[in-house]
Amino acid sequence: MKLTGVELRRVAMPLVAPFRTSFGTETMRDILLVRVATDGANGAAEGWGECVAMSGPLYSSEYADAAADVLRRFLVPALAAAPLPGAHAVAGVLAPFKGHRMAKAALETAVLDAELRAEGRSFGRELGAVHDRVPCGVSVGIMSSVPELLDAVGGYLAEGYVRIKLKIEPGWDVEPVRAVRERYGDDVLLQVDANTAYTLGDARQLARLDPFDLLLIEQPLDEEDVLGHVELARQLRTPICLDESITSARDAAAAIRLGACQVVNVKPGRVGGYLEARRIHDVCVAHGVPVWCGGMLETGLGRAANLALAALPGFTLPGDTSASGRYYAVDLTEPFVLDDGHLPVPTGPGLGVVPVPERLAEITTATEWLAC
Ligand code: OSB
Ligand code: MG
Repeated sequence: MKLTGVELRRVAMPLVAPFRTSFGTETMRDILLVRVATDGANGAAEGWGECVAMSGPLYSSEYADAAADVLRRFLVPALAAAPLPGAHAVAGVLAPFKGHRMAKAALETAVLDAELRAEGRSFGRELGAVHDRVPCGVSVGIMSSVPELLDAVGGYLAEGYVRIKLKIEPGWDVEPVRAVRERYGDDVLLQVDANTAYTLGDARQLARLDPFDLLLIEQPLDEEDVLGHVELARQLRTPICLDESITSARDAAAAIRLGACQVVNVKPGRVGGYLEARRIHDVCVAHGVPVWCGGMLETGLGRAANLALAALPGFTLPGDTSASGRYYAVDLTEPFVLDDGHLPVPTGPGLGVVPVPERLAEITTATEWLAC
């Protein structure tokens, strides 16, 4: 196949409600979309990739403007100049450029989408999905009061979400967890996510979560503090799950071997794409470590691919693959609607979904065409 052009498109999507984490509050997603045009044995095709970088470098070092910049200056020109036997070759071509995994993931996803659309194969089939629908959890932001949180959690449970994840930070941890357990009972699958807000000095406070039988605590310490997580794991009964710290299959293997985590959250954007995400799945399966699919407030485009990944056999815990309505009043694609706590794995060629043209036009704030 051959790349004939790449479009960098920025879209602005208002969230249905502010989403507060320990690193900030999002009210509007400012998203970079990558659309590639390709030509090949099966004719011309196009493919989409959603870059999950946020507007500021608060979750990770990447941010949307930087992703656009590295794509424009380095990644797209390198890919345009290289032979392109298929999407599996993209990561190798981009490897000389350090980091920027979210930007690389968006480009690789778009190329993979174009390749699969041209060949009439779905993401799920390509990645090795074994389910036609996946159970869904929901990530619940930090609220200004416990009653407000209980209302939000109650609403999600009523919608059918099968697992609740509470965002926590120092000052908002044991009390909200206790309140949710007291109100909704011990049967709710419940976990927490600190987004690196604690230090090892907080181990005793975090151990106060142990009596609540949480599925896991996600990323309590700094992303680079792998040994801190090893030490913390010795002091907690709640299993530790890493998110920010896991950026490749190699460091997933290292974190598992060191005992830094007992569970892994896989986000394709964070690890450079769906092909590396599948390798992380494989590493986890080989070690008997449960893995689940995280989210980055994706539109229907990114959600479609995440659902395909979440349908692999090692994804034994519900992920943050929530329905369109949890994020957006009007999604970019046809909406994903929760059915009995599950979302369907798309079956059409490639991602199996496309942007709704009028919606795309409405939310676009800038476009740039890079001819190859
Ligand atoms: O840490 O999992 C996270 C959203 C943005 C950035 C980081 C995270 C999240 C979420 C929401 O928890 C996941 C989702 O529902 O998409
Ligand atoms: Mg997380």
